[in-house]
Amino acid sequence: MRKQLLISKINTFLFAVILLQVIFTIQVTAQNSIVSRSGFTAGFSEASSSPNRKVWTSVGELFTGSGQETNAGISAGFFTSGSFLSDELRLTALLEGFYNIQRNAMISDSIMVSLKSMSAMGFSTVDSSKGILDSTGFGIFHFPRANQSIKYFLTIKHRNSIETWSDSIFNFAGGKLSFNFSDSISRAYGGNLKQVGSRFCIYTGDVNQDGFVDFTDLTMIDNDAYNFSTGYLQTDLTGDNFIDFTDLSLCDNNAYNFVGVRKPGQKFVEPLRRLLKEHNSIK
Ligand SMILES: [Ca+2]
Ligand SMILES: [Ca+2]
Repeated sequence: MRKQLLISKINTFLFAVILLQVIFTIQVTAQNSIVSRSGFTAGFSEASSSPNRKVWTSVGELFTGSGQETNAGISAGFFTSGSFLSDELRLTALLEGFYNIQRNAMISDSIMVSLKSMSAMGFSTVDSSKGILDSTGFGIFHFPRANQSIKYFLTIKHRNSIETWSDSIFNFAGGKLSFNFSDSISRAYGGNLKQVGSRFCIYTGDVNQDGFVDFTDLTMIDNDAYNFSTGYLQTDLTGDNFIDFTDLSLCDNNAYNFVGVRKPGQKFVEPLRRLLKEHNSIK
């Protein structure tokens, strides 16, 4: 009887231990999911360190609060508390081909927005954020690496659109910035927007993403149209998942007009390219 009681107590103890382990694992998992230091090492300062524990202090815009990194040998540790302060861009941009003038709406698609800073060496990408533009062309993008006191150019990249730069440099005052590429041609650097009705769209047609709309892009669309290709493809300029004459026509029009990237420091690239094309066609 006493032996059975002892076994029962041992089982209860073991059950409690297992339960505690489960709870601990869940808590650790939940804590880890709060903030990961991985990829955000710049700007963190180490307050103290021991073989299995590191304490990190707050680092202004990137991170607030403090946390500890376990497993000292692992470079990508986890914070147990705190949160990132991420600057927020509220962006409106319309994609030519995806935009329907009758409905004044566009087919939603993902884009990449980057922040470019200037230096004596040229431009560098400070941070990039991938997100979705909805049917109104609106999307929210976050930049944990942005510095609120520095002004950046904004650039948009999309699977088959011309990379488009903002007309000027901007900063995230109070962590927020709103920008609208669609209400004026002057929003884009060099006025590099296509007017559609009363709105302005990001030029389409750069299928191979080399910064120009030209014969190479046309050939890629032509091949997919010839093969009746369907689906989420680079060559689908209208976003309807079909590759056909409409896509070809949009690309042809922009290739004819020598549409290409316009960005600071490239003033003479377009005229030079145009001259080269004319020269080659005469030969
Ligand atoms: Ca191209
Ligand atoms: Ca299409």
